[in-house]
Amino acid sequence: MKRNFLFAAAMLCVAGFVNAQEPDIPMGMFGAPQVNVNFDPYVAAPQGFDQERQGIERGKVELIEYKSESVGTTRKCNVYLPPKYDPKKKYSVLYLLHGIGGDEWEWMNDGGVPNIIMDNLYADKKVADMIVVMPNGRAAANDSRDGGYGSFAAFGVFDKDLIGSLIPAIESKYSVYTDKDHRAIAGLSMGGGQSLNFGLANMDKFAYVGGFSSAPNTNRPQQLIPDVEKTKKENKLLWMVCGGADGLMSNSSNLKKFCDDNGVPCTLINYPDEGHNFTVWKYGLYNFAQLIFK
Ligand code: FER
Repeated sequence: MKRNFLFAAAMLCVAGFVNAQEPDIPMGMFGAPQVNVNFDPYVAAPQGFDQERQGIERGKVELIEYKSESVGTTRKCNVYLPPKYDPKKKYSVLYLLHGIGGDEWEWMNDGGVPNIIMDNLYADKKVADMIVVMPNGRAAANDSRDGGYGSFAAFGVFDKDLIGSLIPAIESKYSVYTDKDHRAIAGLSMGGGQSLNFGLANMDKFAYVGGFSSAPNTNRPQQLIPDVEKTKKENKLLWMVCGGADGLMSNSSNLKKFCDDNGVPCTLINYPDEGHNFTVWKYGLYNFAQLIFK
């Protein structure tokens, strides 16, 4: 409910903003025209992919703290460790980001069930060994979810905290690979925009990038991909999903069109008739997790 209210309020703000600044680009708001793109086929996730299954091994989620140099505070972050996490092995890392009304608990507590989705994928041997890091993407001293749209700027500078402090903290605490080929970034809505912005701007850090229902904080395609050849060479996966009834589709479809026009491999799935919600984001995690580190 609260999300819907915040969401509608932001639509109104950004509609005005985008209108004034970039009248030629289709807007990410309700009822706005969408560019024509070739969506990739939607294949439904199997029944039960997001349900707790009996008789399988479970991972665990732990809340950690790390010192953030860019923010100047100690920050919190949830980490999913797969079943039988073994420090003698090495794991890849998926950074999984939340939306504007969320924090490091949103995926866990607002219906994302990332631990259940990952446990099921592990049980079925459908994913590479990885841990999933769920930080607070609002890089400000007050990073509480009540910040709402006032914290737009804080989402924009999370890359400093992520790259400067969080990644090193994760790499010193857990037994993980430290190269780009074993690091992925994906997120929902504001976190989708952050993932596209930060992931594509830092291809030496992240080879796999996912945006689920990416929000208007998403940079324009030309900013995201200023050098087509470099992106083609360095990015290993650019994967998006958005609900067909989500007014924010154009943030994803503009990028998909640009990629198609320029020969950059890119996936965009239109989740039929779905809005801006965890049905789409769970589907996003389920699919993205299977495609990375392989
Ligand atoms: C907007 C619509 C949605 C916006 C942000 C969002 C700042 C983010 C939604 C979410 O993260 O769930 O106009 O502008």
